[in-house]
Amino acid sequence: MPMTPRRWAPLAGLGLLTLSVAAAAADGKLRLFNWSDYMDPAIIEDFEEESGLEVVQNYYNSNAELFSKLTAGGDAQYDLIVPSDYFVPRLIDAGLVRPLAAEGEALEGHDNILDEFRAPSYDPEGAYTVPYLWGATGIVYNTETWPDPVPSWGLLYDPEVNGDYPFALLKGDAQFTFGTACAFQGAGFDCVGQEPWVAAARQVIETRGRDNFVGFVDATAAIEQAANGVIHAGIAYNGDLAGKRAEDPETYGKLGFFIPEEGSQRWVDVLAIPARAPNPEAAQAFIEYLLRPEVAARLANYNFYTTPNEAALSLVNDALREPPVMPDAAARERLHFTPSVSGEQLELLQELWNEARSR
Ligand code: N2P
Repeated sequence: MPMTPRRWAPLAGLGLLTLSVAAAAADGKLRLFNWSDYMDPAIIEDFEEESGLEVVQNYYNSNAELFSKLTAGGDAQYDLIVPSDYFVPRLIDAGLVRPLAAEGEALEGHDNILDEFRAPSYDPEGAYTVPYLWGATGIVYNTETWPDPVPSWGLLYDPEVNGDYPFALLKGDAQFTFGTACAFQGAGFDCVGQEPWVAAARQVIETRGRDNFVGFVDATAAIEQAANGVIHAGIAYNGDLAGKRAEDPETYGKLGFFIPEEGSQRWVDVLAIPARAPNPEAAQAFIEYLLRPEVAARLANYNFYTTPNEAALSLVNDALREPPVMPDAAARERLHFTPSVSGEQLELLQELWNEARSR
């Protein structure tokens, strides 16, 4: 049934709908707050037509940006957000997200999700999130500068490997960046705790002091900067680069990507509903729409990321079955989910990060 205001308004007048549904019906909007370049416009158009809702989109480029917008009142402005796995416990602890469905009710299509994504450690009951797409973070580099680089974090952290060419680190993600420094130092990407993080912060401070360090740059911007020569190496997400290459091989074809041999990040981005979302029913309807196998496949194909939707796997393009989108078995072994940290550990992480960024 299309959720048009016209259809619902008389019911609301009779007091047959709860206030929130009536308000949603009166407004007819779904406010989606998503990473930039992460949604197929054709999916939005088809959903709008089918549901009668209007989708309004706003964008962010890091989990930190999403988190700070939500704490500044955004949890009452947006209906649907797309955080990464390791930010989910932080959002739950801060009271910034709400359960997806009423207790005891399941979302239609949830059965399509692969088993390995059903009871994840970041949301053990699966009450707050549904997985959207998954991918990996690695190094984007200029293949003219380095035709055959050793696939190591040394391309960024070791001045003997790269003493001259401009490079960037990732903006706005303390734990990821410390993880990369830990991996480089032999402590593993999934390091947690005072000792490895202090060493990682030192590594970042030392790196910032080098003449060819350009700055902290968002992953999407890093690909552009690598393409136009501002940097020769930086941090990027695998599917972003695959998508750019497919769209414009001339501009992006000279860029390479690897998952460093010391280990890196695997992530799964998820759909979640902010605590005071104006139209949670609309968010739920869109989540169920995205869970349909053909829609999930379309989303994955458009974005060049792998889908957690088992029923969609037979419908995805070949490019999604090979590197860089689907890392090979050896690279998959080196990928780790980012451990969830909270409380004092999270505070320590933030303090060390502020220190590392500003010293
Ligand atoms: C959007 C890709 C974002 C993925 N272009 C980051 N988890």
